[in-house]
Amino acid sequence: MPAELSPIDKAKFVAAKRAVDFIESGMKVGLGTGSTAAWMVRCLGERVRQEGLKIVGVPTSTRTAELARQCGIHVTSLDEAKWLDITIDGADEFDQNLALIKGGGAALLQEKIVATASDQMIVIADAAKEVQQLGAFPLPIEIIPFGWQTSKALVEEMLVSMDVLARDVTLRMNGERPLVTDESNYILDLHLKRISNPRQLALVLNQIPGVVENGLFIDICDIVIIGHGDGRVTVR
Ligand code: ABF
Repeated sequence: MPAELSPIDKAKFVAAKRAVDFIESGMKVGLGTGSTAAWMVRCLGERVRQEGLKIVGVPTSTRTAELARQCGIHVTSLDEAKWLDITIDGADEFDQNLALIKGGGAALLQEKIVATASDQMIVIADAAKEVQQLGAFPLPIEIIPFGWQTSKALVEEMLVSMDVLARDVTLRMNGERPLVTDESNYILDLHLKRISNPRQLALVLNQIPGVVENGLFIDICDIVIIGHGDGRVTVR
């Protein structure tokens, strides 16, 4: 373990390192995005270098692809790999049903496709990501730029018709301009405070014209590995 990690980074590191134990030679591995997933990529690269682990990695963002190559991991595309043995990725929130909110890193579209194209999805997270009910973290959704204000208004209209506590919707910015995802789309963040029915909300959101995907991951995560600031790891 790198020296002098803050408790939060230690939690992320130990979760990431434990997840890499699940990887065996010959596997095709989905590589997540975010700071916890970055620790996983580094630990995986360490195993490739030290043990000669033979794997291929399918990244979920350009930044993960760059990091994986720097760490000596053979990177390929999902089209090339077709189906994956395992995906390891972070999350912004997870509940007791292993439902997730993801997308804080604006990579939710590739993350959801890659995780769904895997036999198993493992989430790695610090303990603060665990919640009783999803929603305190603003729910990201990916929309196409064409008519984004109409899409935003349709999302707001839909939220009015649902029993959500709050319904503030914001366009994610990168400085003065809208943030643009790897697929050249925009992100709306839905500040809902609490989501009483994530499954229903996920279905309704994707019916709205202009919405490409949402950050609710339902029935996708199989295992969550929780890192704690004192170095303990919980596998659930
Ligand atoms: C990524 O991991 C995103 O979906 C999510 O926002 C992020 C969590 O970031 P971090 O690991 O830096 O807390 O997969």
